[in-house]
Amino acid sequence: MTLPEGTAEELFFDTYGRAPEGLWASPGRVNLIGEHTDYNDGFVLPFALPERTVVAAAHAEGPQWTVRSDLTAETVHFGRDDLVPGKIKGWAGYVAGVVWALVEAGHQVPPADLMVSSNVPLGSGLSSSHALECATLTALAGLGGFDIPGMDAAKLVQRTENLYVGAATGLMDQAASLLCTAGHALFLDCRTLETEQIPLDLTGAGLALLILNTNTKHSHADGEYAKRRQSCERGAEILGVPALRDIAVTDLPDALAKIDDDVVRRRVRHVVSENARVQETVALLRAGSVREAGPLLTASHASMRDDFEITVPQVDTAVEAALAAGAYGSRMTGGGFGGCIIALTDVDQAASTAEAVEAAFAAAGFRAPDWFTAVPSAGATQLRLS
Ligand code: GAF
Repeated sequence: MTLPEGTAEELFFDTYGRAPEGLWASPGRVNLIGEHTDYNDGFVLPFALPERTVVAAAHAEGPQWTVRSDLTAETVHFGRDDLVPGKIKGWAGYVAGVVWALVEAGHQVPPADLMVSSNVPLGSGLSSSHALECATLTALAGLGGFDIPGMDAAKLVQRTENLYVGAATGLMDQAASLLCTAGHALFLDCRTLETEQIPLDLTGAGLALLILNTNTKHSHADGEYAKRRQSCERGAEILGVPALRDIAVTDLPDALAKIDDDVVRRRVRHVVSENARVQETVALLRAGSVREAGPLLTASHASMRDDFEITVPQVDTAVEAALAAGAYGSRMTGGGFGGCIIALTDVDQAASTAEAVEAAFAAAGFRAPDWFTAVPSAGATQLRLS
């Protein structure tokens, strides 16, 4: 199988008639636990995948940027006049949005020719859009010769998403894509922006983390993600706190008793309990007790299904089938409304667990899922040219 770096380099040459000056890669991520907690100033625990997006880039003559992707036959040109939120739509909007955010932050972004190639599954809750944005940002910073510290880069990518693309997402995905290190999960406090690399040696523990793509597409730019965020903000307002992060899980019963609206009450219960689950998971991983984190993953799924209401039948079926096949824990991962589930299994049980989910999907008449096992990998990096 050709890796995206090979494809990006080759297609760059075919498209622009010269070699790129560099290749920059940024990975997709899987979130182990901590869903919809980031924009509530809470805790998350993602790790980077080996699956990544590569941008091959070189300075361009003209006053503009040109971008092409191996997935489309489309070449998109944009100039300074297009650096207006929402102006460039579709996949190229993520690229234009990064240029916009960099220029707005005062960086001298060089005009460039760009070629994108990726093996991150698209629209599956594994952060393909952030992988593209982070790869674009690191490529343009590399070409331009300016250095942006990791968390500042993550915040610029968040501005791209929130203001140029128009998706009200939090900080988790770009932080994961930029800051993760191989063999670790990233424990991120989304209020203080403190990070801790938590060792995650799945193989050493005799375990596998199965990622199973239900092949039901999800999107953040639609209304449901934004509605969840609004309900959380309403909950914080009712409770008189800056963000739901400020409610301790021990105070949850008292807090819930103050909320009349049943929907807001359940959204608050998810976020507050999920923050506690992230912290418990981190404590278990620090102690080397990976398997013991399984029930927390499963509890997270139940909370997303019943209280946050972001799962869909395919995702619930996949989790139930994985657990019935003996997984230690299983949950949907990512923004929700489709996408992937994860299941923690013994290393030699990953394939049979996936087969059990495939059988459950066939019985339910769902489209067949895809699956692979996750390897905690490095964040964004510059690659050598071949
Ligand atoms: C998406 C968003 F981009 C993240 O910021 C996060 O909110 C996640 O959904 C849910 O945990 O991936």
